[in-house]
Amino acid sequence: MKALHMNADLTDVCHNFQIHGSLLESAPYGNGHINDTLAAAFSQSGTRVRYIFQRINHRIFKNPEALMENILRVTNEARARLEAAGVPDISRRALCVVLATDGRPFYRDKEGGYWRCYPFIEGARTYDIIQNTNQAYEAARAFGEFQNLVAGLEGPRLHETIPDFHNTRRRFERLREVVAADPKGRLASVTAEWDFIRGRESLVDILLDLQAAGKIPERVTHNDTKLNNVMIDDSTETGICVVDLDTVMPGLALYDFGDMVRTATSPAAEDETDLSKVRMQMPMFQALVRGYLSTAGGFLNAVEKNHLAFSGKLIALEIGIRFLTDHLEGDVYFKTHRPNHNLDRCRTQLALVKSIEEQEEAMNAFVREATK
Ligand code: ADP
Ligand code: GN1
Ligand code: MG
Repeated sequence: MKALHMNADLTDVCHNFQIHGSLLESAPYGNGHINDTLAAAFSQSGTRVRYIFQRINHRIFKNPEALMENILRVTNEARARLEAAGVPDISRRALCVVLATDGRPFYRDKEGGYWRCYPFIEGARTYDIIQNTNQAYEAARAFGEFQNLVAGLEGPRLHETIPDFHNTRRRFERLREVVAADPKGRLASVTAEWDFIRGRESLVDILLDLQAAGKIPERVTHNDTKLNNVMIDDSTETGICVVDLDTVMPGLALYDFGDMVRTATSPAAEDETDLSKVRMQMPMFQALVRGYLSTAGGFLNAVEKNHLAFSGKLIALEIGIRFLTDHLEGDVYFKTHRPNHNLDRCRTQLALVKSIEEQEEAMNAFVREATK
């Protein structure tokens, strides 16, 4: 997909949504690796009102119409549940899809691109790097609350927007194939990373086997619970709204908790090159566990609870596998901004796996206490 040239593109696009007023300005927004996100300000009867516009990456999400159907169902369900509970400020607590002028939840541009729009949630922000234990607690509480809100979703099973998204066995096999083919001749410089990963092959089946044995259930899960996918209110510092709903679909609760451990326990950026900075910080993990149990503790079963620490290690390994695969394939999936960017990201993930391994016993001991 061609790069966005901001105002020009959005001027054409925004007229096709049910938004009144005139476009004042727009600019790229956020640090997502997949979609193109812009924040746009409109003048509505003299008031400045902001919206988020996103062009869905349909090379990755092959069926954007099914994806938007999921998002409509999930956001409607969350809003209805919040309303029923008498929660105030609902427009800041759940995303709300702005419909296109033809009534559909997306607009298709002349080049075939799929656009969607949400009201901008003001007075809150996302964080790429965790700053304190309150943020960890709040992020986990909010993702647990989200799982709770959509747990009773009626009707057909949600579409799998990316099949086998968290199938770690498949992710591992795909990497093995790419290593064998080495299409860009990059393998020689990543043998240490590949050795590290293949030395942990036995981990990739553990949750899949538990699921196949009926010990952990399929649920409606978010599947991309990065710290920067939860908005934290600027004044109350509470987690108010979960965003980035493209991968909401059937999954395991542990995939969601694992990705929180991956993204909210280390003080280093995902692409940090000084690996001595990468570490799983126990106070952050403890805050995640407490926050998550405060909203998800009521529905998680004992096997899920026993695997909270393990899930962090697994998801860090899984994303490390995905970054290495993309590096070897020539950077075709994740947006990159410098040479070896995916390799740098892979290395932080593997450093985090190592740090979790070193502390796993203590992490499990904490979970045992917290779930007594
Ligand atoms: P990506 O899939 O590319 O990660 P996201 O949906 O996560 O895209 O959006 C990127 C960033 O934009 C988020 O991390 C968040 O900071 C911001 N964002 C997304 N939706 C909203 C919204 N409705 N209001 C305010 N900020 C938002
Ligand atoms: C992508 O879209 P974003 O940046 O929130 C990716 C996640 C990865 C993450 C790694 C659809 O998330 O699966 O864990 O990057 N999303 C997709 O940072 O592949
Ligand atoms: Mg995101």
